[in-house]
Amino acid sequence: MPTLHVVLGDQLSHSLPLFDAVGTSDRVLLMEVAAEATHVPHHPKKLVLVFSAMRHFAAELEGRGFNVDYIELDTPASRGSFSDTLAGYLAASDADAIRVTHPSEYRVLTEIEGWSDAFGLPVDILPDPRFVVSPGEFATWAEGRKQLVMEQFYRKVRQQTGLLIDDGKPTGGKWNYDKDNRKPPRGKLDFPAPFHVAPDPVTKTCIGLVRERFANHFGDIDPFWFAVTAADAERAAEHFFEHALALFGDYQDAMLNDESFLYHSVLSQYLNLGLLDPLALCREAERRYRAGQAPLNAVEGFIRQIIGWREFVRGVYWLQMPEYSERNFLRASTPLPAAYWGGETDMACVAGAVRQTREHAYSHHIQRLMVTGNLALLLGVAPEEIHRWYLAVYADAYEWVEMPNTLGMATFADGGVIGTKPYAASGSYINKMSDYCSGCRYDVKQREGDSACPFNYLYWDFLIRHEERLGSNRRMSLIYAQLRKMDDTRRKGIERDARRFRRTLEASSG
Ligand code: FAD
Ligand code: DLZ
Ligand code: SF4
Repeated sequence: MPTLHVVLGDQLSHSLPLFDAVGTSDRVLLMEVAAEATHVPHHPKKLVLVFSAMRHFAAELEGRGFNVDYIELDTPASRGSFSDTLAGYLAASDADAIRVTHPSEYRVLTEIEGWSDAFGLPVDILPDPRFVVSPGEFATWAEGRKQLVMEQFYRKVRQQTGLLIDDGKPTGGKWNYDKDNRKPPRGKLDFPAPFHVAPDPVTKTCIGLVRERFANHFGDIDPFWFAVTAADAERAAEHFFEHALALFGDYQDAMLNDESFLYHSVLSQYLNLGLLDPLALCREAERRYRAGQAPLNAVEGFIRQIIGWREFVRGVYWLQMPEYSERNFLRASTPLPAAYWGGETDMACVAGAVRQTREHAYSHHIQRLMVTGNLALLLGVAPEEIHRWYLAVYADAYEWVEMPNTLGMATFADGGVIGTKPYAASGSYINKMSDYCSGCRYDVKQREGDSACPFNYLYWDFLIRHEERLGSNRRMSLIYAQLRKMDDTRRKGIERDARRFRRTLEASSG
């Protein structure tokens, strides 16, 4: 009774229970398929990362003695989608059952749920234990709560894991040291570049494949330096702990035009593929704190991103899908400006964040949230368009993590599931936390007119347009009180500037 064990491209973890259940006559199948590369136009670096990591993982499985079948993209056996490719494979297979680990995306779950009928075989979907909190546990935690507050969830996970807990209390007396993590990037700072791996022959083949097949996708393929095996991803993590963790906290929110990574870990693309274990990373960070190698604000901040935010957004995704993807609380409908795909813009911060994205398939959290996210929020970009952009351009992007960050945290399309108020900001936040404004044609200090920083009037225009929906939000009462005191001339000036700016965008998108 041979069973076919299907392994998806972000399930590259030897610890998955699926591998414990593989019998000697069973087969393990990995499939490269065009649909996964093109349902959004993924960044070429991401495509190389996924294909090369899948190929290396398959070789490791063979080395462990499994019977592995690997379907490469450029072969007739790869027929477009997972389902079509599987149909072709099964026609020449004696498998009488299929086993697969629960996929990370709702879209793929729906596809897999059709396999049993399509192929007339039982399909066993195993849970994915690579998270601290399962979707069921999250649903239990969420039940009956009026508002899902990440901080409350995070404290529960800290207690559950014992991470940074001393005698049942948070280490150092506080749960959260975020206030210490907002230093602007001033003075002489020495940034360690992330760990680089030279492409091996397998990766070079994948680079050639992606260059040939997906030349029209936004993003630079060279230089390619991502790790593509768990062993190298571990080295990248070690490099981060050794060279960046100590200052990770202080400069977590800082942005620089000529520096993409600062003290960030640049590990999310490995975590999300399954090459790194999130809990092991957190335990190593804690060990470094206890050994006196990194301060508490850095280590707590790093752990909170992983067992707090990362787990929280996954919980929200599985709790709220598929309805979540339809959310558009602010009725946003503006087309995505061409600047997001590298089109001309005079906004130095947007141009800088998009350039780094094109070069590295990476930008750090504050660029995603407070530059590209903030602009999309203030302009009212249609949620589907901005969601597809974030899913396409980052090496770490999978819908389960990208969508709640985009529709919840960045654009408030979910109406307050992830955060209690929109993260809207004027130019002064970006000016405080970055060096973008000094090289910008706009003046961040000016509020009105053609030379004023667009964020300054778009911010107020956003508040004016959404007064009905947001005016009663208690966390926005101070800012709305300020708006209500604003005289008519100033309001009209804001609306005029915002209209003019939108026309400029339309012209440049045209
Ligand atoms: P670090 O700053 O070093 O943080 C450490 C780790 O914490 C990250 O590797 C990541 O695993 C985790 N983390 C931090 N913040 C978050 C968060 N908000 N949600 C989930 N995990 C978090 N992250 C993704 O992994 N995939 C995405 O597709 C993605 N899309 C995003 C879209 C928007 C609009 C925003 C605002 C954020 C998004 N994030 C996403 C979260 C965050 O920006 C990235 O995890 C982070 O920038 C990855 O870089 P890093 O590994 O250097 O992270
Ligand atoms: C991201 C991605 C890409 C580009 N290609 C493949 C592929 O060819 N085969 C595969 O198994 N997985 C790929 N992936 C990752 C999948 O999109 C990911 O596993 C699903 O989104 C899980 O729901
Ligand atoms: Fe961005 Fe405004 Fe600063 Fe220009 S002035 S870089 S648009 S925040």
